[in-house]
Amino acid sequence: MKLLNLAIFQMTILMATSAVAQVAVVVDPWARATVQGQKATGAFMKITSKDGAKLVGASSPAAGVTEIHEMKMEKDVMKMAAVPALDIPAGKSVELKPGSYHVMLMDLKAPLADKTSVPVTLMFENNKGVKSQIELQVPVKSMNMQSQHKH
Ligand SMILES: [Cu+2]
Repeated sequence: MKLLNLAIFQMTILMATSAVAQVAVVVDPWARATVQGQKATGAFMKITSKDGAKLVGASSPAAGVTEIHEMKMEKDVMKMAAVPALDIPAGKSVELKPGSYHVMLMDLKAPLADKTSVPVTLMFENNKGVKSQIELQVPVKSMNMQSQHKH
């Protein structure tokens, strides 16, 4: 009887873990390296969700303020604004990339050096309104124009 209880207990843990893992999957995260005196930068990644979810917030111990931003052209001017939530449609991949959606790290406590990593926590809400978090160690990369134009 004791053994059976233990088996059920282990099964419950396993189910709880997989429920959290399913809210969304984050791949290829990276953050842009900063130079001395630069107070803000962006973090980018691809997010998928099997059942659909919303990215409702982000935080990082490296930044005073962390927001989800959208960048778009408005009368030939690139504008950036905070969005309250980013929809991750079921089965689709949403890409956070330069010039588009990004996680904005502001009021940086120290410069983000190339080849280090920065902890970022993403807050998600699933399609039933249940909140959960995904913790990431985001690799920091310096990306200049030259490396982007390499063929
Ligand atoms: Cu931004």
